Amino acid sequence: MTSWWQKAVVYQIYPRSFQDSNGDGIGDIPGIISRLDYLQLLGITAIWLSPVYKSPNDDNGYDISDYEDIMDEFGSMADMEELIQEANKRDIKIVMDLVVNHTSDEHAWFVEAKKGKENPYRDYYVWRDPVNGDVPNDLHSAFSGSAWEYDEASGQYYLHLFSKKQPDLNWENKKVRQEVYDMMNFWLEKGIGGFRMDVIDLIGKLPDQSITGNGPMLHTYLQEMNQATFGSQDVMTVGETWGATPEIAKLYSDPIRNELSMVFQFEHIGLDQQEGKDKWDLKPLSIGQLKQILSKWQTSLGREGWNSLFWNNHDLPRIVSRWGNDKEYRVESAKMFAIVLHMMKGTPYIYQGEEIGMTNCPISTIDEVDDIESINMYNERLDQGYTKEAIIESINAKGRDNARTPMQWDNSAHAGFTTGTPWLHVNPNYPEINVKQSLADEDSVFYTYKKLIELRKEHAIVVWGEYELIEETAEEVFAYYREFSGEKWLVVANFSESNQTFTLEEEIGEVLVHNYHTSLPKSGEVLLKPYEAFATKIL
Ligand code: TEU
Ligand code: CA
Repeated sequence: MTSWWQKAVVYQIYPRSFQDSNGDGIGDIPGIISRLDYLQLLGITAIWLSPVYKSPNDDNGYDISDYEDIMDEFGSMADMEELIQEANKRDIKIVMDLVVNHTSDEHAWFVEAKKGKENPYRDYYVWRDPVNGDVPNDLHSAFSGSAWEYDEASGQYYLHLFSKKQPDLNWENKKVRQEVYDMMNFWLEKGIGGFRMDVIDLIGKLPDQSITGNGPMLHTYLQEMNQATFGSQDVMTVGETWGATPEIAKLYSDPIRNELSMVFQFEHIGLDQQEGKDKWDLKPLSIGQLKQILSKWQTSLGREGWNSLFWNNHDLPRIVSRWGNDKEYRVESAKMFAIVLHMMKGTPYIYQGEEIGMTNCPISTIDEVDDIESINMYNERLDQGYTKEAIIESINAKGRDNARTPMQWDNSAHAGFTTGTPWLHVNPNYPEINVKQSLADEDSVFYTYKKLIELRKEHAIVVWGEYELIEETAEEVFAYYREFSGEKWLVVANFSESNQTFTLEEEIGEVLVHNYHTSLPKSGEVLLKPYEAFATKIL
């Protein structure tokens, strides 16, 4: 049984930074509606919309104060309903971001819960007494410091695995689960195409045992959620599961388990991070490890799960700057990443601006930074004795603002993102890197993405073909086969900025996509230029 989301290409929109329509410097839903024709031209078939619900924006919408109303800056519920309709008219589904591991501390439930231990909403959250006059245990927040915040009024601590303004919901409380399911059905009834589930691996946490991800009740809750909401509908669900291995991924996405469609796994994302340290502690990428990990995921799930494919999202630095070359080989390396990923098996995700080769946006002082994660880390590491230079270097490499600078539409002021003052600086390279320029240049990164999406729509081998890594290559060369009912394709990529060689063992046929204009030999040795990549049929 096949599903639409196995053939889909998903585009992630971070609404705050996509398109402002009313000049307040903040992206909004009418702005997104005005850009649907552009997305239809690209060929994507679903939009993952980062949160648009009411929020005080401590974590830019991932701290929700009302799940069934729209953030004032983004527009109205009528705007949201129009977006769903206008997208559906273009055969584009809207996949909402479901953030239910925690709420905002300004959510009505938490406002009630803070009123006292007897309040009926108290147990919607995780409260614990002090231990020896201090925090209950050494659980840490992802945004630095303890995961426990003291509440003077009641003399108890509440749990927050993210910011202090993001108290964790108590999923052991059946009332909490029912509230979440009711809210999900509210959105499903509006005709959305599914949910991306924020840190969904954390909802089974057992804080007293310091268990956060993959707790013992996690899959019980997900099967209960499936039954109570989307299970009977043809929608897509993708879980954000940072610690997933292929075996764990099967627990989420094996169709017979009636949980989710697929998960985001992050094993490849941690490859430039020092062992056992934080993402800020940098080390060079091993291309050999990258090839092995991506290939493991391509071959491990079989029929017991489904891959999501991504390099970028709103939490990650932009791949062309991170592992490519965003200076003299920006276009070639951006296309190389696209070809390697989009010719693989699974559902590809494109993060806004990735399709035009947008780059990281380096800063020099902390007051240029918006992201709470970076700011909290900066303060924590200053206290720990790190130099400002070292911390800024880490933020420039891995800070989340790199992905959140406004979408670059054209070379007018603020890249056409706003007629006002943008909430976050626009990347100064927008005059050269923008949608208008990309659409006018048939050799732009945009048209490579458009071509790859067309190939997926036109050739079953891209969606269903078996994957086989070619092992005997130079470390920097990533080459693999796809095979499907007698058809065989070859994908070759030079992941480096030096020349490499590759031997075509079999005669090649039609070249389907190539990031250089040189012709390829029919067989034998190929000299690969920096970041050269192609996909070709095998005769
Ligand atoms: O991210 C989960 C998460 O752990 C990330 O914050 C990640 O650890 C970090 O940013 C490293 O890149 C999800 C959302 O995607 C993120 O935007 C939210 O801040 C977070 O959950 C809390 O909702
Ligand atoms: Ca606006």
